Amino acid sequence: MYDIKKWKHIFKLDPAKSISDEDLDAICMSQTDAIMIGGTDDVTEDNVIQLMSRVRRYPLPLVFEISNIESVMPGFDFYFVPTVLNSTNVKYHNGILLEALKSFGHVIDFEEVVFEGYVVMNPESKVAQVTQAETNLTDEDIEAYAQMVNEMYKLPVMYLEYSGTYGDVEKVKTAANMLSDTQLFYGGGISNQEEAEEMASIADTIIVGDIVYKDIKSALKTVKIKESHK
Ligand code: 1GP
Repeated sequence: MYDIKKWKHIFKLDPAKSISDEDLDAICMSQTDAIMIGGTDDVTEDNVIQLMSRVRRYPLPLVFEISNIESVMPGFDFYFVPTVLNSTNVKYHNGILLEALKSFGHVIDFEEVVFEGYVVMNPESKVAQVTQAETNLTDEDIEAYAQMVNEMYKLPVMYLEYSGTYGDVEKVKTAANMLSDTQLFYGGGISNQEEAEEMASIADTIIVGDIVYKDIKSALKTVKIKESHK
């Protein structure tokens, strides 16, 4: 079975956005460690199944990051479940999860489920707006969230989410320094190899999203971090 702890690079594909067969082929053949399907808006059963069946032709791990119950379906290798720790709305802590477990708890294979402790950092991002996240965080806040995840909730993953903007390197370091067991995911605004290198030297795993749709060549170069940080 796949070992998530070894993943250095993940491409995140948004089911609400279109991607050509050629670009999808390049992404899936790029030596990335995994493909994650997920988004904030307009994630539907229809567009998820479409994208899943296209990616499934390739021999690499496929993850669904759940943002609503309606679009969940079997067929993925893993299901990543976010809990947004700095959301001010309990729905995004465990409210959606409660409903999901009431409906599907009896059929879930928990070996395939990974609980992600999200900290949403970019106030302009859709995810910050939807989850009503408190993004004005000091270093002490970041440290405390990291401690919460690593020492108390003992979650496998902490996801520092700068979606749409390149993050503050010092803040990412602050989180990384507090984590001993929890794997640090960094995502947001990575648009070239240098940025990929920089964040990959701090976080355990980098997530590359939007640049896939804006500049496929640059997106493909972000995979090149893998050799130097293995
Ligand atoms: C989004 O963290 C990912 O959930 C990646 O961010 O789209 O800005 O690359 P970008």
